[in-house]
Amino acid sequence: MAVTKAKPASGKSGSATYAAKDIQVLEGLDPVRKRPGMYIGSTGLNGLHHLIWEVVDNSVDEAMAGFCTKITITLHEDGSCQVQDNGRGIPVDPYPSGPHKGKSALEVVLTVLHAGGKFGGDGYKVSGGLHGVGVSVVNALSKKLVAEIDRDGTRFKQEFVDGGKPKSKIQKIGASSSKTNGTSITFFPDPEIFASEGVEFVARTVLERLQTIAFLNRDLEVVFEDKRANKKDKVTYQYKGGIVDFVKHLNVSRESLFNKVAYYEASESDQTLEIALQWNTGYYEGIYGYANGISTIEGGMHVEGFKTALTSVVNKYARSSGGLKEKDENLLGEDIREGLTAIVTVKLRDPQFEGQTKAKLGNVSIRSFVQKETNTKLEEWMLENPTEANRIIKKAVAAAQARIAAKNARNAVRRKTALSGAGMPDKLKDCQSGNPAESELFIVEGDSAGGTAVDARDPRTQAILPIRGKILNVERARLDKMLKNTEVQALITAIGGGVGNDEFSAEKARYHKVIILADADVDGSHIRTLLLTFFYRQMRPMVESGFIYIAQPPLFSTEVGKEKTYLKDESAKEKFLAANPNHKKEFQRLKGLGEMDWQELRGTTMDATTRTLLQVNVEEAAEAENIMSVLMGDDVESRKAFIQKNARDVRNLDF
Ligand code: 0RA
Repeated sequence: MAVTKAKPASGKSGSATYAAKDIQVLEGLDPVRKRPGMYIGSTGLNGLHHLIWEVVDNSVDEAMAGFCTKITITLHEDGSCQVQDNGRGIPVDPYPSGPHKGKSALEVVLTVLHAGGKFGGDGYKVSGGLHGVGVSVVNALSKKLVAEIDRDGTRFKQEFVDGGKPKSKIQKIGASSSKTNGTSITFFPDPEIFASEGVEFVARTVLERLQTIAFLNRDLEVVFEDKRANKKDKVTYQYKGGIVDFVKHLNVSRESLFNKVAYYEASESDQTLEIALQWNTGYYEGIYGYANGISTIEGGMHVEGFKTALTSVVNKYARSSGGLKEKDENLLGEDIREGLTAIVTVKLRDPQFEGQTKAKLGNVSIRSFVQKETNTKLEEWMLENPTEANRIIKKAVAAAQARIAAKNARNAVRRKTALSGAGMPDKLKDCQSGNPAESELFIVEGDSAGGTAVDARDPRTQAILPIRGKILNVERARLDKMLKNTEVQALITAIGGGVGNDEFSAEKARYHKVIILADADVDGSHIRTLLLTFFYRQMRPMVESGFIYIAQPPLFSTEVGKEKTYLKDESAKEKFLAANPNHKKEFQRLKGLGEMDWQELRGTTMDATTRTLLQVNVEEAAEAENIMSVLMGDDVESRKAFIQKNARDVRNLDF
């Protein structure tokens, strides 16, 4: 997520006649290099990829304005990333006056902070570099950047080095190779800026984002090409159905309630909306909001407006069709949204991003717009599709009945807890501290490993809860069934923040670190995924607050003299061998936690001063949802394919 959002230009300006007053911020690129985090969020891998998003967004803007049909992203063997589009080409003509007199517009776009938005004329109504910061930031954080522009049969080129310094003026380098106009930006991220996690792009991260871009921009052709050694790959995304295809994709591994996908769009003055929805036979809701192409994981006004109208439209239809009788209570929103997959994408001027991760849309005007349009257009859709509409009603009525059953089951759990004294499960070995900020709960697979962990822990701050066998598959089980499972009950009671979408509160959680400790084998990976699913579904604020972790027991051990040495993974093993070229002893592959004694478990996995933990985060909620359902759902074929494809990554499956 972007941290800084540039405001689109307020005034209008012609294509290259800027007066000094039009240029709000005349700054070189030094501030960007001094505080990169302010502009791209971080200098880790997220920040590194942000550079790509920034450049791609400019091309997407050009596509949204109707001038570009294809964007190609290439990861080159030399470590650079190239983004090409067939838009109009960034303007190259020189400024006739003003502080940039004589410089090409291209040079200004690439060397002046915040200059990007100044190009927003009427064609750029709802866009404007919405990741916010403009390509000059990318230039500032690159050791080299090459811009090549094709305009009207001529190819122009300009190179920048050392964080955005022009190597020379813009050059005409001949006729353009193709008849079309377009822009190509090739940049080499500066390794000094991205020193902590390096400058190697992750293909999967790029692919996921590009696919979303292709879904959100109907018919736009998005090509990804990986030309790096050992990584050759070429993928094209292009969706004629746009977000209708997106919904189908999200539901692909589930059983849909009906084949049709409801779709409507609307626009008024400066804002537009596009909504697609379909139900599956599962029990969870997935509403994915986007504002100007940015994923709003925390929701916001567009999603609120949609939910409010959805509840009202479905209740109205249920009453008039007889699905709900006069004596029946209204269906709740959550009943209706059970099994719903929806994409709500809006475009608007000056989006306000709020919330903890700046991923919540705050513009109030968009709420009434989405609500009003959904009220009329979704009602129309239901009236035109009575078979589907009646299925929706039937499912929502069943969900309401299950909700009431779940409430009764929850109350039963509470009564039981109240009766058994202090209320904590027998299996929990709690820690002494009552301060959640320093308390850790280890969920340990198996009673025997649980015993070892009890010996290994720091009893002041570390609590242990052994979990036996495989807990219930929560994707398939409904809340009421799940709550009858003793392992799940123990987990809920131990954490202490309640359970379920509406009830759970992370503020009440008794631990700010809940650490899953499972074997590095297939069963361990299964239980880890089940637990992650459970937290994702039933205690999502724990995930969002960053309270969920995965312990990393070592994969290998070997002997050095008389001492045993543990190595976290394959790459640690390689590093070890590089450092100890004469090491001849075998490496044992550790199968289970049970193979370690408590001292070893403490030293390698639990001791806060020596261990490594993986923090679980929900970056791409939509994709996470999908992986979950592939792994957990009923579609065995998709699951097999996924596991085979990702077999090497399963150990670190932090969705
Ligand atoms: C401002 C004006 C015009 C094109 C662009 C910006 C533009 C920027 C980028 C960045 C990446 N690809 C791009 N493609 C176009 C249009 C100028 C004109 O021809 O009137």
